[in-house]
Amino acid sequence: MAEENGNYNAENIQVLEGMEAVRKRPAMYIGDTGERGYHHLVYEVVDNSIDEALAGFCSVIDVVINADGSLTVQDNGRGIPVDMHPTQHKPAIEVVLTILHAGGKFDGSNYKVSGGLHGVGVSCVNALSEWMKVEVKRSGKVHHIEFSRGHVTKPLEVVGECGDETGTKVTFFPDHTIFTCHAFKWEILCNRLRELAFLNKGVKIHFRDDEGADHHEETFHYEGGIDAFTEYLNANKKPLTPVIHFEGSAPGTTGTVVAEVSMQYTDSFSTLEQTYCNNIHTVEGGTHLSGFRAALTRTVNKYGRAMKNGIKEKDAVTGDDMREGLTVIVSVKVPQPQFEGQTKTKLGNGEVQGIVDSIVSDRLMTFFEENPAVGEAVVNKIMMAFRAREAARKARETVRKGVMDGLSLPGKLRDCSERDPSKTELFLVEGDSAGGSAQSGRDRATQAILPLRGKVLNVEKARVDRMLANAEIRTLITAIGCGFGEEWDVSKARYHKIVIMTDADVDGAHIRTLLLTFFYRKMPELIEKGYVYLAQPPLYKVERKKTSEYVLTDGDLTERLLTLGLDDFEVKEKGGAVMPPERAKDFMRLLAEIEATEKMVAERGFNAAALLADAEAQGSGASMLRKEFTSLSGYGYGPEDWFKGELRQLLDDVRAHGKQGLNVVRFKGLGEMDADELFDTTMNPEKRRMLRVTLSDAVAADRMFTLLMGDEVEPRRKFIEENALNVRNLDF
Ligand code: 28G
Repeated sequence: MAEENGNYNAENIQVLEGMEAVRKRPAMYIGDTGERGYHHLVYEVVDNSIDEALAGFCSVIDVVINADGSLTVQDNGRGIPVDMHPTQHKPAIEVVLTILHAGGKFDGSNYKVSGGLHGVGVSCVNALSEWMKVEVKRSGKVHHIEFSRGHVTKPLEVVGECGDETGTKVTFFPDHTIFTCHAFKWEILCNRLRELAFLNKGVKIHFRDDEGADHHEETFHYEGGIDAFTEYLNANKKPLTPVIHFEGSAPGTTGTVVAEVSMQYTDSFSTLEQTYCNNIHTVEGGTHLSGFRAALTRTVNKYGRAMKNGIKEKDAVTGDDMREGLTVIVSVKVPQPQFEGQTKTKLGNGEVQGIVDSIVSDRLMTFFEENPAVGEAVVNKIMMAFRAREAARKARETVRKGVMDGLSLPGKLRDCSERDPSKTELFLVEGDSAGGSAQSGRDRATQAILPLRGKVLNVEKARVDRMLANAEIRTLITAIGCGFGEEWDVSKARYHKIVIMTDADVDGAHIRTLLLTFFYRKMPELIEKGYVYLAQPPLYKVERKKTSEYVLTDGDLTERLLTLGLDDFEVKEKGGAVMPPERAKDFMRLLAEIEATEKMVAERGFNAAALLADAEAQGSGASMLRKEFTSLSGYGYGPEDWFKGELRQLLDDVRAHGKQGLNVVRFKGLGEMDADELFDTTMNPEKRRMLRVTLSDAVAADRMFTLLMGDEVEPRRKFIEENALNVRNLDF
């Protein structure tokens, strides 16, 4: 008895200390306590379900953001065991949820393949949750247990029967005294859950948001696995080959290593390599990536050199040439992964390189031999890349000479006097007249101006050599000072703020997108470092009697005019009753949103009424467009009232009423502002508002650029229809 008590205390102390350790240094366990860490909690829980799926016992995972901000994950696996743990003197489920690293390290044979970046297990999530409730269906009974900040608050009990159903359901509410982020974001979770569904083929992940107003809902389920992932990434690119798939396994030093590769060439000029180890995105690459690259280079070289009219003896084709236009997913499962690198996302296990290399090289060669037409298409693409690179090298010489002698900074650049790049800013200004205003208004010490004339080249569609032949692009490269391509060196940046300042019209938006695409594709490090910004010039000046004010966006102006306009103005429901003021304002806001969406859609060459009809026919509930129009019914109106003009007229009337006594001046372009105005509103570091461009999700951004810039009309139309609101806000 005494000994049992002693053990019991020792075990309790183990729990106590473990949970306290996590709460004291949460960042050590989950990376950080911001947005990443907050979402990481979800990944840890979902990973348990994924493990259960990989073990062959779970096929469906449900994830719900609940109305109260908590989150539920439910799976149809075997259910966490609830019987007494042989040594811990408490139910196994309690052990799993309160003892650190109890996630799956019970026996060596069943290693945990899945696991978040930190692989810390669900007990950490428990420790960092204000509360956690777990329900297990197992052996015909529903079991329930509750915790608060890692400690049991309601011991395990049977709460019902469940026949032969089995599974685990975990609901938790993160401890808001620990996290600085306080809400789950649909987009972030969506991206990760989609990725998990691609990486674990056949698993059905259902995701719903009951918290936000939009009530999104999506199911991710891909029988094609990573091949479906490749197709997803290449949507809207023109494929040059089918999706090619390899998989195999081999013994490694710590157990069996399983590798899967999916690849496809497209006519794009960029490369997309996404690698994973145990479902973790290895952003920094590692041995699986080097194994793949080595195999590709060797095999394509061998095949291309043997081919008639293929790679010539003197051609120094590089690995980069071989990867132009390639999209590849490499996914490996390694028993004891070693993660290295700055962000611990680089796979270090040495033996993985050889394993991936041999799986790819054998089968890729066989594939080319069995599909010579595909082999030829690949070699042709590679030779085009090679020739373009040679041409680009020559073109670059000229550019580099310009950078080297320092004196030949582009003539159009109005440089600043300060030489410390952390203090300087480069404004890329559309058009000469705006350039003139910017030049005379600027702070000469720290602000440089580069006026850009005409359209910047669309780098999505142009080869490197053509790009470098373009005067605007060359000027840009020289002014920024980091060089280009192989000579790129971000530490040579001459400014740490590069500000895109374009007109607030369609042309301006186009130039901005082209510049962003250029930076994103060709100088991504500038964006990673946070050097790229978008200026936010005002759209309007509102004058009233003797005062004047700048207004930044259409939305801001509408809001202002509606407030003024609804003062002594009656808006009626469709039935005729007068709306109370707050309701009238909400209604007007909705109409203004519909107007903005319609305009955005039209600017991209589509018709809102037609898109809406399509969305209704397909029943696509996620459509923004559809949602906005459906909301009209809350006021007794329908889409036809908008399209026939009645509601549009109403909106115009209210705005016109609001405009009485005001003088609203719209700045059609930056050039319409004088130097002082431009400086005051847009350039003055004390007063201006600027948006920093981030790479919050490189995959999403890449897809977005391809979609919006690509040639394929149908996917673009679908994307715009589905993402009307996002696109409108992003203003691409
Ligand atoms: C819904 C949210 C997260 C889980 C299971 C299933 C088992 C399990 C989980 O075992 C470790 C291994 C065997 C005792 C395993 C059930 C074997 C037999 C499981 C989850 C300790 C824990 N029956 N499903 N853990 N066992 N789902 N989803 O957490 O020896 S965790």
